[in-house]
Amino acid sequence: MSALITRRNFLRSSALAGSGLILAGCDQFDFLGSRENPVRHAMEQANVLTYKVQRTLIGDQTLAREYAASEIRQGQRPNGSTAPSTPEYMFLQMQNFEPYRLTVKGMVEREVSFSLAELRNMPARSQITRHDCVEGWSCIAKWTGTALGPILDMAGVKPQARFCVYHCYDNIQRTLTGDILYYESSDLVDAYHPQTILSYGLNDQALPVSNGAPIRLRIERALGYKQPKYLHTIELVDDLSPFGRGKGGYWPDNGYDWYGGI
Ligand SMILES: Nc1nc2c(c(=O)[nH]1)N[C@H]1C(S)=C(S)[C@@H](COP(=O)(O)O)O[C@H]1N2
Ligand SMILES: [Mo]
Repeated sequence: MSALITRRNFLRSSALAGSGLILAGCDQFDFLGSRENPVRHAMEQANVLTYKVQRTLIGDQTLAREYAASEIRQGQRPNGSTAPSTPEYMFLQMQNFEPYRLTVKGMVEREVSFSLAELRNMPARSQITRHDCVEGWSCIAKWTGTALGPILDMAGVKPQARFCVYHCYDNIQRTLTGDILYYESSDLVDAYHPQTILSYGLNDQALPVSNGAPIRLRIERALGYKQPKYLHTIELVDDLSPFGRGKGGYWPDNGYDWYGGI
């Protein structure tokens, strides 16, 4: 059995044990105030518990499993946005992403930005990993890019920063009041993880538009929705509540766990 599976089973049982405990404790704690929905609260606590277990017991820099090239069985299945139609993105696509820049801003000593050529000239890392989508499918693929950590260091992350918010070009949802743009976030442990890369290559080719060109982030110990495609800005913040509906990402705003660790 692989270390990953063992770890998953361990986390699953810890989370279940945790939620059971908290559910059992609800009656006792109800006097503390009128929670609108104690069960929902318990589930949120279970997510927090999974996060804490992973952070304290598993170790911050544990690597996600990497696979052999022979285990790549098919192309990376495109999912979610596959052809962004915002004018900003379509302009870049027409220009072959020549004018593209990745910006790092927010709680940093100095705002920095990089062209695609500059990112490609930085030390590269390739990793063959498994992408797990909550919809119930997985793909093993080879991702090539440059580590995010050194880029954050070039910007100089201020001590009060706690999260990276990842802003994307694509309108994942169109509403009467305007487009909703995809975004995600992570803590700094995941941002500085050695397998966290700004990826521009997929299976030894340039990253296709359908998989997030020109740059998509890989956070290998997290579920598919934590892998933002069409990334243009990384914002260092100490609070996620001002973004979207305040849960730290498009899918977390729609009910998924923010951490999404696997
Ligand atoms: N910008 C952006 N990033 C995104 C999405 C999206 O719709 N837009 N979908 C997410 C989901 S749910 C998954 S499973 C993966 C799909 O990545 P892929 O198309 O490379 O397989 O991207 C994630 N990142
Ligand atoms: Mo997904």
